[in-house]
Amino acid sequence: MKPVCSIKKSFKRSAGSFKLAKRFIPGGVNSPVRSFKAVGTTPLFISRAKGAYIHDVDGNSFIDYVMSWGPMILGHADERVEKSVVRILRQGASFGAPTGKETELARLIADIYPSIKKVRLTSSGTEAAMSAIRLARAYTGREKILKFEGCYHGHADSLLVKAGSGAATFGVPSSLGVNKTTARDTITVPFNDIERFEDAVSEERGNLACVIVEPIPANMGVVLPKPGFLERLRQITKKNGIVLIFDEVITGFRVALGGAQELYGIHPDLTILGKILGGGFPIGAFGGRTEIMELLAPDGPVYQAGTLSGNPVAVEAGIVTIRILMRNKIYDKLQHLGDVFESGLERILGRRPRGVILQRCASLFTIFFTKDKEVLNYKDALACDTDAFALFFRGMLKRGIYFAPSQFEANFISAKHSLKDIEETLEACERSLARA
Ligand code: KE4
Repeated sequence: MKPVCSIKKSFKRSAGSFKLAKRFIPGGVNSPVRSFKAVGTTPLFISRAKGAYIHDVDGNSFIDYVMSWGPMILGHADERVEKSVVRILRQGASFGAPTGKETELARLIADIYPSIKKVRLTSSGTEAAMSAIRLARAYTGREKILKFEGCYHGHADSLLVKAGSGAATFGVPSSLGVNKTTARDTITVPFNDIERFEDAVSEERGNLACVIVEPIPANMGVVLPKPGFLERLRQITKKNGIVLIFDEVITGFRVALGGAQELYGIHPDLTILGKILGGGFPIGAFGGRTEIMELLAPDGPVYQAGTLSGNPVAVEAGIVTIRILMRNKIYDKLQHLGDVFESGLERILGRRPRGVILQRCASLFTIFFTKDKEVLNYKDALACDTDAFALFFRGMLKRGIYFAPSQFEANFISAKHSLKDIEETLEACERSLARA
């Protein structure tokens, strides 16, 4: 059923579900950002989703731009993925033994990402990121790593230092429970600041194992790299024997089939993938240069493992999803929908006092309640008016639009969103912005 904007909605059942959940689950959720704490309200409990629409336990319907935080690029409950997954499921859900399908997915990844010669599958992006870092340390024999403030690479200890996403949302840039010694081995510099990056590299000369970066950060909201920034990262890391890791968990298969590295024509040494790769099922992957990847056990000395790594169901969902993405002109459609949204929003914003901007790459976008300036880094993002964003978010929810519940997250357009959905979303934006 299509959502109908501006009908007064009741959220009573979600509120009751949340109350019960909190008795048994910390914060009532299995991942912090879902709690809606950052937007001053309580979360929707979802009953089902189809295409671009999501439906909560109170019977409300919404146009969904969270899309499970990115994986559902084809839209929710895609029949082609569903049919294939059911067939695979009937042959057994998990064996803990190699299957030919894992090789098929690995080969697909290598065909689409020329920088990836070998790849290992995991069950989450976090696992993939922490494994890639262990590999980089083993390959270089160095201990320190460098990340960019506001970028998020999952919740492994060494990466929860000025992390984005949930940590930024709760204004806790580095998590309790992370040892000082661990944090000490993680250097952070502002994204888009090549001078600070060069200084950090020269200060740490010979100690830096890797630089890990979201090539288009989406965990402080969507931030675009300044022209030449990524290219300079590649040059400087290559010159200093530092492993460059592109975290494409969000951008992979999203901003282009071959991710940001296709858009910018840059070959990192290692790449992390996830989300779309599993078509909505638990997955992560890390891959890259043969000489680095071959250090992994069982042939090499770097241990890494996972009970459900390469799970047949997730692998099948990923293969079907990627083959559809390769076949259809989905990226043209996503680009067009994003263009229509952007030009519509620009018209709306032009009619009101400045202070709200859109930052976008293809079908990935964030509306920033900024002090009128481009958001180039974490400091700029933190300066945004999160109260105004929260008011806007609640206004959109009331009007049937489900945006990411945090100023420091991205929104995702799927292949199932229609021009009508975009128009309804713009209409809701205009009304909600009038009140924010
Ligand atoms: P997972 O461990 O959540 O599969 O992936 C971690 C990860 C790694 N790298 C990037 C660039 C990511 O965005 C993520 C996870 N993204 C968040 C949303 N920004 C997942 C949502 C959540 O944490 O609930």
